[in-house]
Amino acid sequence: MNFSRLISLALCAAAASASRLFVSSYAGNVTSLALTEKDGAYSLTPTYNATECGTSPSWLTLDATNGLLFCVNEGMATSNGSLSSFRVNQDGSLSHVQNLTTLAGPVHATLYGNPSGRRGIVLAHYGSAISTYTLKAAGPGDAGVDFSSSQTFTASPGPVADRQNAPHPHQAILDPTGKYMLVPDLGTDQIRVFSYNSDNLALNPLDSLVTDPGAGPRHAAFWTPNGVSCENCTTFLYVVNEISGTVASYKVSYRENNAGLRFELKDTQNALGHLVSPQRNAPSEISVSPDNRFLLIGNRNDTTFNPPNKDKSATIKSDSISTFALNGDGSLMFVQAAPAYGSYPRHFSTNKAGNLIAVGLQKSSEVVVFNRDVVTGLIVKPVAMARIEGEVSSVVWNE
Ligand SMILES: *[C@@H]1O[C@H](CO)[C@@H](O)[C@H](O)[C@H]1NC(C)=O
Ligand SMILES: *[C@@H]1O[C@H](CO)[C@@H](O)[C@H](O)[C@H]1NC(C)=O
Ligand SMILES: *[C@@H]1O[C@H](CO)[C@@H](O)[C@H](O)[C@H]1NC(C)=O
Ligand SMILES: *[C@@H]1O[C@H](CO)[C@@H](O)[C@H](O)[C@H]1NC(C)=O
Ligand SMILES: *[C@@H]1O[C@H](CO)[C@@H](O)[C@H](O)[C@H]1NC(C)=O
Ligand SMILES: *[C@H]1O[C@@H](CO)[C@H](O)[C@@H](O)[C@@H]1NC(C)=O
Repeated sequence: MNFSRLISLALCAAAASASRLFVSSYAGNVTSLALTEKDGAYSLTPTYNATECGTSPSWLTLDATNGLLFCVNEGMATSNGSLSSFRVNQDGSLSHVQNLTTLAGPVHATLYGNPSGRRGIVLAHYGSAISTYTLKAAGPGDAGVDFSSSQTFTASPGPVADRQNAPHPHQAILDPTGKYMLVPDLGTDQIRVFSYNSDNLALNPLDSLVTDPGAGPRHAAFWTPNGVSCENCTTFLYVVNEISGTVASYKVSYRENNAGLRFELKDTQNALGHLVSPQRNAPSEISVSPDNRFLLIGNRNDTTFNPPNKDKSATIKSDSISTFALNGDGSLMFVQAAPAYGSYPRHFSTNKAGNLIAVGLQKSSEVVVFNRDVVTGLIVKPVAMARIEGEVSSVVWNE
């Protein structure tokens, strides 16, 4: 192949590209959207709705490698939640496989597994529990799951009575070595730490990370500055606190003999950096950018910005997305708060290249895709948006 042919192929790839998003909404649908780009102009089009995840889908977990999508239904109007699994088809449609009734109020789910290929999924239940399920197949085969175990928490609640009346597990994340599961508990100001049984994948509680009283930890993200994961590798944990509106950095070290983790507080900052939010901020999601250099946080209720609406006829009250640069000692340097172009960015996801970020706006019933400068880490401007019926709860890329 000659050089000019290579260039024309590259131009061709740049001129038209497509990827997909899956979006969950509390109105009851999981929507598949196609994002296409041609000569720098993007469009975002809903192509399929799945209705099987029940009335209040709260979270989507994509297993892109095996073409499976898991959805938890918070079951707001009922005393139980549910877990649904789907096979992802080439055209972005979803084939429903199974529903299982779960404990009340699942709000997050994470895949994990053991070295021999046994796989499972952990659910965090806002209604004071975690539960685990094993997957029927290690690979793309059977998308079914079986119930494995559950634990209900009763620890004494935190000081903010209206939000901390009981334990409220909000997420489950694996540490970079894949050995421990961490569960931020908004109701009791701790990040619960578990190891897991390599046979049935049930979780065993270890010592927790205790946050400031009234912090309300919601979600967390790990960072390995050198991009390598091992027990002796430098590792940090960033926790976004929904009630105090802060982000806390911890240095993580591994205890000997699989005895758990130690945490050393390195930095605590306002989730909006040095900006003063007009209203009380209730930050939501936190993640490290794909280039491993920046931390992104969704700010809700802050109403820091007034960007123009779609036809530029008026301005809208907008919450924001914060970007911090990650320093080698674990501390954070505020870089930017960018308008989210709407209200309550409950969840966001960056694409693999890190040049696009999709934001799910819970109260605006919209998904907005922004372009992002991978060198500076700055979110630049909205490039596409789609209206989604109801309150948007999560948005994931399927590339
Ligand atoms: C999905 O549902 C919405 C209503 O919320 C509807 O406007 C849209 O046409 C549906 N999309 C498809 C592809 O069926
Ligand atoms: C449904 O909820 C009830 C009440 O919380 C609980 O006892 C039961 O175990 C739940 N069912 C399942 C299948 O988790
Ligand atoms: C980590 O380092 C310690 C000494 O600093 C060593 O004893 C231990 O074997 C190392 N652990 C691993 C998993 O490499
Ligand atoms: C939003 O901000 C207002 C004004 O500060 C406050 O009264 C309200 O409690 C905040 N909502 C949340 C969910 O934090
Ligand atoms: C959900 O999707 C179905 C099928 O496309 C559609 O008929 C319905 O209007 C959608 N409901 C909402 C609330 O978006
Ligand atoms: C899961 O099963 C499908 C049909 O197989 C139903 O349509 C859904 O309503 C059901 N979902 C829940 C949460 O029960």
